[in-house]
Amino acid sequence: MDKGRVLLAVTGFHPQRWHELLSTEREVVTEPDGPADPSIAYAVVWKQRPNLLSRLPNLKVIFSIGAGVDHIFADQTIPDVPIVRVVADNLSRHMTEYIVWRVLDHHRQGLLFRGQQAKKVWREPTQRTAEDVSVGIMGLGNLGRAAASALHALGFRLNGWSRREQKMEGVTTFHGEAGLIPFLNATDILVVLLPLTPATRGIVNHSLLKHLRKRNALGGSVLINAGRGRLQKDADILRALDDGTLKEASLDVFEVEPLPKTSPLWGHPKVFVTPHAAATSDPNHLVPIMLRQMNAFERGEKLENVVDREAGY
Ligand code: NDP
Ligand code: OXD
Repeated sequence: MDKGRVLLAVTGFHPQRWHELLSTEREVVTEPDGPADPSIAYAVVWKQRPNLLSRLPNLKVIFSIGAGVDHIFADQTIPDVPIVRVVADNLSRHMTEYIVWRVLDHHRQGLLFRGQQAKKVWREPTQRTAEDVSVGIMGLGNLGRAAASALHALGFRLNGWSRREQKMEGVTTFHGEAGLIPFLNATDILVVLLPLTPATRGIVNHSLLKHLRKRNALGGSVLINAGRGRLQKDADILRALDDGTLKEASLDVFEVEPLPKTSPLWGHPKVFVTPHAAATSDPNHLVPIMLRQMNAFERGEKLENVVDREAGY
């Protein structure tokens, strides 16, 4: 098989480094040649323009620049070719760092200490013990498992929720609709690492948050969402914070991104905001994996990390 050309189809950022690295082995274009370009075999995409991929008659594989693929499915016309997503140690490590950082900040009372420092208050609160705090991870996939294992090593109690039954040492697992409420009832800090699919859209809402365990060592429940913004209802999170359903939240993702300047989440005293920056796709680590997969595919080998279209992730 010839070395197929690559279409690099990205919106929202300048993919210069991706272009440079892909070009070390492949001819790369950012626009198809004409209305039905037959020369393109692969598309490397992040939020590609709609109706772009459907115009490529010889497209063989779509590579997502992210672990999530909802940005690809946002275009209803994508052709029926395999979609490969990002699974990489580098990305998992970055996400684990973010989750451990946020869990520890809530556990070690970062909000309280920042407030005390602002007022020059010298007061030592009762120190909590990780063994008394349970972290529940919604989405026990590549990223959820990596975070769970780091938190387990720090002594936290771990729960995990997934679509299908999963097992993991040191983690009490729950799955499916029937497992959701028991999972929430046993959780003090909820970490959301789900993909955005028709089944998960809007799942993090007020009625879900009400099921978290409030009488706990933290003095309330905490939400950390680093999955996708449209998993949550921003207004419900605000309501939950204001009526005591939630004590604090760390949010990396939002229903609308960038988070509008008018959003009350920016200035909310109990909310820690990051700009969808929990785990950024690094071309230096990810392009070699993509090129390796293209070469393997052309030798007739199986692609890895192919998305299940029916499940949507
Ligand atoms: P995986 O596909 O490896 O894992 C997804 C997990 O979610 C699986 O455990 C899966 O269950 C579970 N799940 C999916 N649908 C449902 C459902 N309907 N009910 C219950 N559980 C469900 O994904 P990753 O761990 O690699 O990534 C997770 C998400 O993190 C990405 O989709 C992306 O949206 C987000 N992300 C965010 C980043 C950021 O910077 N903020 C960076 C990277 C990713 P099962 O095990 O049964 O399949
Ligand atoms: C991803 C992301 O899906 O960065 O990888 O959001």
